Amino acid sequence: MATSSPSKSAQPIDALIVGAGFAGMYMLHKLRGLGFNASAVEAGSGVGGTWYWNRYPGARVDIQSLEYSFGFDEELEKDWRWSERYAPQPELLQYAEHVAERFDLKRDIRFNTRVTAAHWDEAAQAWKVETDKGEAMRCRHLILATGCLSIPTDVTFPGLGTYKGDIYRTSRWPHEGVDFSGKRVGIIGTGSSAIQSIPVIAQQAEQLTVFQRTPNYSMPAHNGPIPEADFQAWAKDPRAYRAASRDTVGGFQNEPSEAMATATAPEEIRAELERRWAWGGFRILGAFADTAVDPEANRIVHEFVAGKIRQQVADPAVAEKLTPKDHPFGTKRPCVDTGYYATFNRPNVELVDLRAEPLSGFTAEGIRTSAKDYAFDAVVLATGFDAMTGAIDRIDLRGAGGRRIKDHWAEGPRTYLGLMVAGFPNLFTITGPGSPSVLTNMINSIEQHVEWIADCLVSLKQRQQTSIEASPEAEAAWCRHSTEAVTPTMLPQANSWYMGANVPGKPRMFMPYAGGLNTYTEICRQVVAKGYEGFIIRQGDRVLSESRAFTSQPAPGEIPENLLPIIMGRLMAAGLLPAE
Ligand code: N01
Repeated sequence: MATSSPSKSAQPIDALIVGAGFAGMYMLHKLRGLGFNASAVEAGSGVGGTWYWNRYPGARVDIQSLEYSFGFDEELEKDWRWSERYAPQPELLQYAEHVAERFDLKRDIRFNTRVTAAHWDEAAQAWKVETDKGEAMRCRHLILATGCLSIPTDVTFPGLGTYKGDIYRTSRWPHEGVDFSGKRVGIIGTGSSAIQSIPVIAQQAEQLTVFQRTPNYSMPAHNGPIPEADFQAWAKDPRAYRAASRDTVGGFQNEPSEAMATATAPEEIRAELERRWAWGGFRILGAFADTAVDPEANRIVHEFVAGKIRQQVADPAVAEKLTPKDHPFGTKRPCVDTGYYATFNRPNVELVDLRAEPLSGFTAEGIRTSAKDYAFDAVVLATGFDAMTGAIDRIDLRGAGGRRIKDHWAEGPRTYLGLMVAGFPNLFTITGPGSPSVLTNMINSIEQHVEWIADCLVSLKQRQQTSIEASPEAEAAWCRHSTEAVTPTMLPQANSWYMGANVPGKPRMFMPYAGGLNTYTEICRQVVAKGYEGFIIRQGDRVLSESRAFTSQPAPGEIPENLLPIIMGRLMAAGLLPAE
C-alpha cells in the first residue's frame, strides 16, 4: 500500500462507494441527499454495472421491467416508460444513464478506475483505499457495490492462445457490437447469457455450433409490449405495487400458491402449469409450494418442462440432450428465453453434447472435442462468473489487525445479514453474500440495502459514533440461520454458481440467503429496532454499544404436514436438529 499521496493529509470523506451500477448509483444519490460527503469509483467508463458490461446480442432483463426499475423516486418512476415487458440491455443502459443525469451523479464518480486495495486504519478510524491509477483515498465508510456477477471466471482451455479466430466473452462484449454475418461461430456454455444470445446469433451467423456441458431449464419470456392491463395495474398505484413486490420471497410478483403438487390431481397440475407457462418467465416457479423441497413434486414440474422442450424441438435426440438431468428443477438459476429451444430446429444450428464428446481444447482453426475438430471464424465464451465473492476477493481487503478478507472467507463467505463482516469495521456490502440478492429481483434488494446502510450511517453520525462492525457471534448465528433456511430445500443439491461450484477450488457454500426478501427485510428491521443487535459500535477505541447476539430470527412458519418428514430429515442430516 502506497504511503504517500496528495490527499493523505486531507480528512477522509464520509463514504467511498465501489461500483456505479444500480447499487452504487442509488447509494451515492441517497448519501449525498442526506448531506454525506460521498463519492464512487467505477472500473467501467460509464454507469450501469451489469448492463454496461453485458452487451451480448439478446441480453435483456428476466424480471418484468415494471418491477425491475427504481422505486425510490416517484417522479423518476412516472417519467420513464419501458418499451417491452422485459427491457433489452440497450434500454436498461439508457435508463442507468438517465438516472445518472437526472440526479447529477457523474460529478462524483471516478470512471475507468478500479479499487485494488483497502486497509482499515484503526488509529484514524478510516479506510485507506488504493486504485489501479495509483491514487490513494481515505474514507470513513467503504461500501462495496461491486455486483454479484461482475467478474468472469478465469476459465481457460488448452491451446486457446493458438486459436487464430476471434474470441468474445458475453460479459465483456465489444461496445461497437459484432457482426457475425457469413461467419462460422462456436459458443461454449448454456447458462442464461448463452440462452439469450444463441437465438440472436443463429439468425445472423452462417453456422452456429453450441457446446453444451449441462443443459438448463428455460422458460419462455413471451416478450413484447407491456399489456395495457398490466401497465394500468401498476400505474394506478405504483407505491402499492412496489410494496407488494418487496413483500414477497423473490422481490417480484409471482402468484405464489400454497397448493402441493403431490396433493393435486394431474389434470389440475397440468392446467396450472400450462397457465403459468403461457404467462411466461418465472411465474411457473410459484405454481406449487412443495416443488423446491419435495423430490416428487419437483419431478412433476420437471416432466412438464421436459415435455415442453420435446414440443419445441423437432429432433427427439436433440430434445433429449437439451433436457436437464443432473439437477432438480429450480436448483440452478432457471433461464428465461426468446426462441431458445426452437433455434435448434434451424438448419444452421448444431448442438454438441460435451458429456458425450468432451472438449479437449482449441486448435488454430477452432475447437477440438474427443470426437472431432470444429472450425470457426469466431468463438463466444458464455462461461459464467466468479459469483458473489469474485469482485470482493480481487481487492486486497484487510480489516482490523490486518486480517485479510480472503482468510476470513477461506471456508466460504461469512457475513452478518450479508451487510457487514466481523472484524471489518465500517465496511458494507450491497447485496453481498449472505443476503437474498441473486435469488431475488436485484433492484428491490438493492433499494432495501441502500436504505438500511443510509439509515445506519445517519444513526452513527447523530450519535457521534465512529465505527460499527458485526460481532463474531452474530455473524456465526447469521451463517447458521442461513444454513437452516436453505437446508430444507433442494438448492444445495446442484453444482451451481450459488454454491461456488463453477470455480475450481472455491469453497462450497450456498452463498445467497434463501429465507426470502420479505422475511429478510423484517429481520433487518428488527435488528435496528433492537438498537443494532449483533453489532459493536465504537467511538474511537471506546466501545459505546455492544450487542453480540442475533435473536431477530423469524418464528418458524407452519410447515405443511407432508413436507415435515423431508424438512426434518434434511435438518437432522445437516446436524441442525438433534437426531431422534
Ligand atoms: O453463466 P452460467 P451465465 N467447458 O454460469 C459452461 C445472470 N444472468 O453468464 O453448467 C464447457 O449460468 C457452464 O457449464 P456447466 C443469471 O443469474 C442473468 O450464463 O458448468 N462449458 C454453463 O453452461 C445467471 O444465472 C441474465 O456444466 C463450460 C455456462 O458455461 C448468471 O448471470 C442474463 C466451461 C455458464 O453458465 C450467470 O449466467 C445472463 C468449460 N470449461 C446472466 N465452463 C438475465 O436474464 C463453464 N461452462 C437478467
